[in-house]
Amino acid sequence: MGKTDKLSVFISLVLRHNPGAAGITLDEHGWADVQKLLEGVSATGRKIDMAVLEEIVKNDSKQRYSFNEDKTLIRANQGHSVPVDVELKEQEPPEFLYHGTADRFLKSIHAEGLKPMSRLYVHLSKDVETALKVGKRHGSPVVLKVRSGAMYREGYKFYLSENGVWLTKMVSKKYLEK
Ligand code: HQG
Repeated sequence: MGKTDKLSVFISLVLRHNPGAAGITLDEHGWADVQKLLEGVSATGRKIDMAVLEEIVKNDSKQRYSFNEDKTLIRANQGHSVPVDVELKEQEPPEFLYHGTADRFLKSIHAEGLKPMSRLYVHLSKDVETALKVGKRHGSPVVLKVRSGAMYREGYKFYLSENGVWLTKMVSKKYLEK
């Protein structure tokens, strides 16, 4: 992992899970003050300035972060475990979405469905390839096909994050394709 990648991982930790790690707070919509973030991250001994932060936001492989218009605020687009409302757009999902996981979780998933675990939402991908990558993070990957269209027609809400991740509160096992 390069220097900027490591910094990006730390910023993702701060903006999604533990703002205190950089001595900052997030507002109710998940925004952090850019100046305070830069100062807070610097205070942990990491080298960062506005140019580096802009580079991270622009080049992040999953487009995880957004600035506000005048770049005084920054937030993660999705993936939080802290309870913030990032004003996700509710949207009709495609007929099927995919969830990448590891084979060791299958027994539990087939018993109780997909749960958000430590995050606010279950994360779903629009294609098998992306889901496979997500699954690999946890071990031997398995891709589950989710009947998202049927869920939507039955009243479940879906959200599409700024960076193209589909989110929903939970997926009952009856919507998992065998
Ligand atoms: C599993 C990455 C047992 C679930 C990715 C997953 C994604 C269950 C794990 C984003 C379960 C949670 C999120 C149940 C779900 N029993 N295990 N009932 N229900 N699980 O990391 O979806 O790089 O919180 O299958 O690209 O893997 O961080 O969620 O394996 O978009 O930007 O519990 O994180 O993006 O793991 O990944 P996670 P995820 P970033």
